[in-house]
Formats: sequence, structure tokens, C-alpha cells
Amino acid sequence: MESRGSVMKTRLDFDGPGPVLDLGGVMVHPGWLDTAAQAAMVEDLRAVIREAPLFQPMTPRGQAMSVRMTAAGRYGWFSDRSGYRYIPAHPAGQPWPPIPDSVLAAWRALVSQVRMPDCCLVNFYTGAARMGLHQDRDEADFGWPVLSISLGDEALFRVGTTTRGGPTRSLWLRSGDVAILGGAARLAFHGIDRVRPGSSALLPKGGRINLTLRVVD
Ligand code: MD3
Ligand code: FE
Repeated sequence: MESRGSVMKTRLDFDGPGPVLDLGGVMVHPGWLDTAAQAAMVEDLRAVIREAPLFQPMTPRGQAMSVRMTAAGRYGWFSDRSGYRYIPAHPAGQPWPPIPDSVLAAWRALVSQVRMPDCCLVNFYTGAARMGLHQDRDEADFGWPVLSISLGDEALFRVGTTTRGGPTRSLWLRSGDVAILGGAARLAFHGIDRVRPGSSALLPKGGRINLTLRVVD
């Protein structure tokens, strides 16, 4: 477990325009996607969800998660009584659809033009859906950052340190914001406390989509 716990320098092919906000390795680019780009991405995601319908993962303790999920790419993240893991096909059996080019473009611009992500996890929040504080540690190489894209209603994001129970900071993530989670933040505890209903007109029925792009193996 030694290497899983160590944080390597985040790999970036080049330095893009500076982020407006840097919370110790959480680099937020507010409004990186304009409204037209957000709407185009939502259309691409509708096609993903038609091929790979949203499902509600069960935690290893047998509780249904309040966030619904699906994925695109070589792997999707999954959880059930057997634990958390990446799987190469949707739970219904079909392969995950490819990651849309509109989504890959953000990765190419902000992370790498050489190594593409293996997984685009799609999280869909409605109503009181939330995500408790957790670490993302199911990936093989924490040297790669996670790229997050927020679409739709605003969400109160909380990020702490690499120790559970350490101090946390909160910020609202808004539609079009792109965040890069790398460096020391790669293994920070983080979660979504709540979503603000009616705060965005992007999705006609409301709710929030979060995409996370990850290198898995
Ligand atoms: C900080 N998703 O899917 S994205 C997740 O908004 C997840 O749906 C949240 O946490 C969401 O695992 C937060 C921002 C994010 C993603 C990965 C991180 C923050 C992170 C990894 C390390 C530290
Ligand atoms: Fe996470």
C-alpha cells in the first residue's frame, strides 16, 4: 500500500492560462465553458445516457447512493455489496460508450494532449442528492489529476485534507466551471453537501451533472 498512499507530482503537458482560484491543488476555472459549449455538452451526454442508462449504485454497506451515475470510456466506476471498482461494461452488459469529443477537448486543453482519460464518470444530482466526504483512490496512478466539469444547478463542494476529520473549505461550483484536482489535492477528502435547486436554466427539469475525467490504469 506504500505507493498508493504517496502523492506524485501532477503531470501536465503544459501550463495553460492560470486558474482564477487555487485552493492548494484544487484549481477551479470558473466559467471555463460558455453557455453554448455547456448546451452542446449536455446534448452529447443525452446520447451517452441513452446508450448507458443512469443507475443508482449501492454502497458496500448496502445503502443506495443518492447520486445516479453512468460513464463513458474504457471504464466506468461501479459500487455494490462487493465494493468499489472500475468495470469495463455497463452493469446491463453493453460496453460504455466513447467519451464525447466535446468532453475530451477540456482534458486536451487543461491536462494532456498525449494521454487521454480512461473514464468519464457522469454523476447526476436531483433533489436532495449529495455525496459524502470521500477520497478517490481506485485509480492506479495518483500522478494524474482528475478533471471535473459542472453543468446545471450550483453545488456546494467541500474539500479537506488527506486525513479524514481534518479542516475543510467549501465553495460553490457553478455550471461551466472546470476544476482540476491534482498534486496534494488528488487524495484530499471531498464531497458535495447540497445542490441549489433552480440556480441554472441549463437543464429544463433542473438538477446537476458532474463529469469527472480520470486515468484509471
Ligand atoms: C478532489 N464528484 O465523482 S467533483 C466523484 O461534484 C466526486 O460529483 C463530485 O467526488 C461531484 O468522485 C466532486 C470534484 C472532484 C473530483 C475528484 C476529486 C474533487 C476532487 C479528487 C480528489 C480531490
Ligand atoms: Fe470524488
